Amino acid sequence: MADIIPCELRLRQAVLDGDAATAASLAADGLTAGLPARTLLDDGLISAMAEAGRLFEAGEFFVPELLVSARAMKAAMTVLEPRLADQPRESAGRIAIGTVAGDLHDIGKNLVATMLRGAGFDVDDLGVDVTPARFVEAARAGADVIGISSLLTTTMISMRAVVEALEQAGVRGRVKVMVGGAPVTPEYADSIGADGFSDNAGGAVTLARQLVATGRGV
Ligand code: B1M
Repeated sequence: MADIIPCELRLRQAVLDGDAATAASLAADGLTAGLPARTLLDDGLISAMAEAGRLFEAGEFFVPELLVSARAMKAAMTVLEPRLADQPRESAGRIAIGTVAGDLHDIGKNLVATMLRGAGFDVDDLGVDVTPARFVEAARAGADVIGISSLLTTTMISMRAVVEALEQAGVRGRVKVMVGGAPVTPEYADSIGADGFSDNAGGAVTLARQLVATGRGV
């Protein structure tokens, strides 16, 4: 019976059930069966997290359920990651990416980092709860692009603090800033003086390429 349900849908259910071991093994089974890693990611993992968010809003999921779903998604991501990020030959640019101060959500940020690596960027993952000073340090260390992620409306405002800190440190002119995360809009990105916005990981790669090209005067 289980076999007639497509693998990506069983994977989605395993993430919603918070069953990390099954999620990881279904991700491996899917790849072995020839399913593209992107299908397992989009229709399995991302779809599951969107549903987890809906259930949370509806009061049917609480923080513990979100946590076990996030852990199951990460277990499956570990299996898919090598297929999403093939080894690049030449660096497409240097990107430092992190989740803003006060915000611990990292699934989307990690996905963006994986896709950027897959597209040939050198990625410095600063982690979560990243202070403006830490972003400035990364800019000084030679990043072409600073990537800022935020999932909470309450922490989104810290993105502006990062842009201001880059300005105050005198490094804003030599880095591009891209922002993203569920509550972020193109209008908000404009209003804080960011150079670009994307609402998904594939778009983030296209945007990063454009920003690096512009920064290099291409
Ligand atoms: Co939280 N949480 N959470 N949570 N959580 C949300 C964000 C929420 C929308 C849920 C809801 O109410 N429906 C809500 C925010 C509401 C708001 O701000 N208006 C919320 C809340 C309230 C909270 C807490 C406050 C709950 C509490 O404690 N009472 C708390 C805050 C903790 C903190 O950060 N200080 C909290 C905690 C958690 C967990 C720890 C349990 C867990 C996070 C685990 C982890 O990340 N390691 C969690 C989760 C899992 C979620 C939801 C369900 C899923 C987020 C996710 O991983 N999505 C989320 C609901 C939702 O978003 N539907 C929710 C999948 C991921 C692939 O998508 O992150 O959007 P996303 O990333 C996308 C794009 O946005 C984009 O590309 C990615 C890939 O396509 N993108 C970028 C992201 N960053 C980018 C950067 C870029 C470009 C594109 O350039 C740099």
